[in-house]
Amino acid sequence: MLSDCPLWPEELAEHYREIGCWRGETFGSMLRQKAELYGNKTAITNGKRKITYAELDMQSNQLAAGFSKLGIQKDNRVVVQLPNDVEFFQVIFALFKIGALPVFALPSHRSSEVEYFCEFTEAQVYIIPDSFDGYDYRKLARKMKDRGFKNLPVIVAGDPEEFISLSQLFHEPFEKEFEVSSHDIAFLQLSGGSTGKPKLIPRTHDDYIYSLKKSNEVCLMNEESVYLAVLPVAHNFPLSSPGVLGTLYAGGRIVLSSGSSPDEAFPLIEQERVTITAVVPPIAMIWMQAVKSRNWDLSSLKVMQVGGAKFSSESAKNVKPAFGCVLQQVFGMAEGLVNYTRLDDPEDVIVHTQGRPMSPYDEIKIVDEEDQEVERGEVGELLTRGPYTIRGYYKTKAHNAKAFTSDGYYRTGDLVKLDHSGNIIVEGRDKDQINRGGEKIAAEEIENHLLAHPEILDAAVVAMPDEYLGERACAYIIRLDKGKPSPVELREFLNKREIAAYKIPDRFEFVSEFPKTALGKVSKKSLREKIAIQLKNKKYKFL
Ligand code: OOB
Repeated sequence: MLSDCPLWPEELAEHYREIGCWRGETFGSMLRQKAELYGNKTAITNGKRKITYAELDMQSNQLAAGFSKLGIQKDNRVVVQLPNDVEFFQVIFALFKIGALPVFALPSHRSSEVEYFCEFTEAQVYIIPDSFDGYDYRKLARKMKDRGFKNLPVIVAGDPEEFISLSQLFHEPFEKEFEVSSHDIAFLQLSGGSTGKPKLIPRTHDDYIYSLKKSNEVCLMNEESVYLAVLPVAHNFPLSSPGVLGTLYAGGRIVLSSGSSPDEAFPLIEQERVTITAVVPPIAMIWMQAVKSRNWDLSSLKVMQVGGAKFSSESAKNVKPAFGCVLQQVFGMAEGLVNYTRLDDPEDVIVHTQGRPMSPYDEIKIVDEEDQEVERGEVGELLTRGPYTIRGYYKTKAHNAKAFTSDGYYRTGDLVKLDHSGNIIVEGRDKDQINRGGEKIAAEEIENHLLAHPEILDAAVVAMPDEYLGERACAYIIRLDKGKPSPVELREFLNKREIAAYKIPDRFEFVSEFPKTALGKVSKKSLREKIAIQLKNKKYKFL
């Protein structure tokens, strides 16, 4: 079992087993069982290529044999950076079967993030596509090889060039099964983060499979369900709420889209008779516009899930008239807790709230700054613990002491209140993060990059309101010299540091000092207010 992962106290773990939350299933046993039940049924398609449950089970066995021969063992970490395609599933199930842990990188990550994941997790292997969305990942791998990762084996889905070809690793399956326990950590998921470096979230087979089961109950998933994955599947939302893994658990069919534009998604909905999909608010807004002018038949769609960032009530009320389907708001976090509006909730709840916890064993508290529970209806920070919410991040003891209470509650950093019906309304955030249309940016991470510039004295990155994305990032900068570096130079500088494009600030503001709090810290609240006022009457919002 991977060390340095704080887990539930043994007594509580026993309780979760007794009450049937954790049922001893692993992802390997789950897939085998589904293959027995649904053998020749299509499990996954991208509209052209199809793979059945039996094939997915067999191919992941074959790949597990190939991975093992390559030296991948139980508890090894493997950074997986694959887009929405069949290989993602073959790879992660092969790793699950060995008991090795996928570390889920996003396709948008670049060498700055990937190097950190490889180093921090002491990854054994790095798995990439040849290219995706116009970007050649072999170039990234080559750079890593030049920078201290000389011996890191790189496996490529597609044309491998000098690297190891994934397709060559489908070997004769081993007869003997690998020993994997449902208590083991199954994978490391990325946290949105609010500190300099992203935190890694250890999820066990038991807890994650429980979250799939509960999601499936709430979202009424069954063998007839057809789930369209438009968001990158490494994100917790499309992975498990109920997402692609929930769909497999229900015996449904996954339809993979490599992008989220209406021109990619709508034909797939029509062709594959998709019943449920999950998007972030900006995509929902684009689709609502597009549906008016496109003639695709989207009548199969029963549920549109929207989550990852606050969906305004004004937009939420338009989903049903636009698509003729039910809107489901989803307020979740990779650390665990997922809240859903229920499919049969009154319209008022669906439009105005972010739902309620999916499990009766989720414990939530809304507290003030002294950790005292607030009166019902008042805004406070949401704390939570339960059978699928982690008790600590991987290898970050000091941070865990701040991010979790002594009795095991995760401090979400979300400011919420309960409405009269007991549903949660997200009101804001008390964490140093920008939620750019569902993609989370840790302000400190970007500030550290900016501070590496020799002509920058100080930097403070804050959220600014945006009609379309909800928020964008604005970097306040104190320069050594007036006039340089310019916003264009700064963007180039950050690009050269090879960070994911969504993290590059949308706007730069140059100042000679920062407003301070009474305690002498930079007042990000004042900076947020300042930029919000400044933008209010401006025609052009970006520089
Ligand atoms: C999902 O997971 P993460 O880990 O990328 O981000 C979690 C954070 C939450 O703490 C909250 O700040 C924000 O994203 N968030 C929302 C929201 N859903 C997530 N804020 C307002 N309204 C919502 N509906 O984003 C995630 C994981 C599983 C399911 C859905 C979303």
